[in-house]
Amino acid sequence: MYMQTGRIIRLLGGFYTVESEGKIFETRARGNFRKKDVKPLVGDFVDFENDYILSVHERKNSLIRPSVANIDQVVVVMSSVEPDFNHNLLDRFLVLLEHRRVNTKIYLSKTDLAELDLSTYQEIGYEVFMSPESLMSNLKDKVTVFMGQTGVGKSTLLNKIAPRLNLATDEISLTLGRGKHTTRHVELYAVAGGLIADTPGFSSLDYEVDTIPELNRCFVDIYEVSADCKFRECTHSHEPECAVKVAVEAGKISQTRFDSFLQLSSEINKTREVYKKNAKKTS
Ligand SMILES: Nc1nc2c(ncn2[C@@H]2O[C@H](COP(=O)(O)OP(=O)(O)O)[C@@H](O)[C@H]2O)c(=O)[nH]1
Ligand SMILES: [Mg+2]
Ligand SMILES: [Zn+2]
Repeated sequence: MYMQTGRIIRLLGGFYTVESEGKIFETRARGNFRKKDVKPLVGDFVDFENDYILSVHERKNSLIRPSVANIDQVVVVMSSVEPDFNHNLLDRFLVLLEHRRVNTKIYLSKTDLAELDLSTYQEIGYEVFMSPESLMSNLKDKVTVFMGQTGVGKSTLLNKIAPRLNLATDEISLTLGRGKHTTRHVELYAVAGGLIADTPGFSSLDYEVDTIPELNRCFVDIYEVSADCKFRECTHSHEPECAVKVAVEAGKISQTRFDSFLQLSSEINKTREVYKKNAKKTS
């Protein structure tokens, strides 16, 4: 056999399914991958030979939950009700995805039950979709990952886009048995001319950012204005001549976005305090 190049589209039970020129290969990663800490991920382009992966091509980005590389976009699914729309949760998703440098779109579900105005997010550059049809035409030739809280209607949406997926809906009552079936199964499904991945439910969302300057960068609307703050590393809290605070007062930056920023700032500061204290104890 000669060496081939392809894309990993599934990881299940230690086997990587690789697609290469329309053909499917069941491959394994060699042991030395684990030692070198470059575990191949679904979405990776790889060189393989005799059903063994030899090397992983450089990634443009990756996520941990789900473990997928080379993502073109993430669609964050938020419901207008049941569960109630939560600005702070949406901002946490956006921070994580800006941090990981992934293009992000928002899908608002359950608009038949309640309408909601998300123009704030559109104005700062996030496309907002409210129907399966409009979203569908944006999936072609792209790797799209769907994320969202349990119960927002992700499976329902994906079934509308691709009925053959036939995903179970209303899975909340099944969470106890979840570990058995979804552990380590990550898959990219061919849908609407692109590839999509679903994300299993989560108990809490880790937005991964641990410094205020990086948090500042991940709030795209705040970041844009912060260039005009007097201090280069302004935290937009106590500093004089803060352009962000002026913009919030003038209604140019939304108050809920600024509230999210301040809340995440204080979480990051608390974590750093604890870290410092522990470092002192052990030194
Ligand atoms: N009224 C209404 N209910 C929906 C909609 N989308 C999903 N649901 C309901 O919300 C519940 C959770 O949906 P599901 O797709 O399992 O959410 P998931 O946990 O995000 O996959 C189910 O009872 C669905 O029937 C919608 O657009 N409108
Ligand atoms: Mg689901
Ligand atoms: Zn400032």
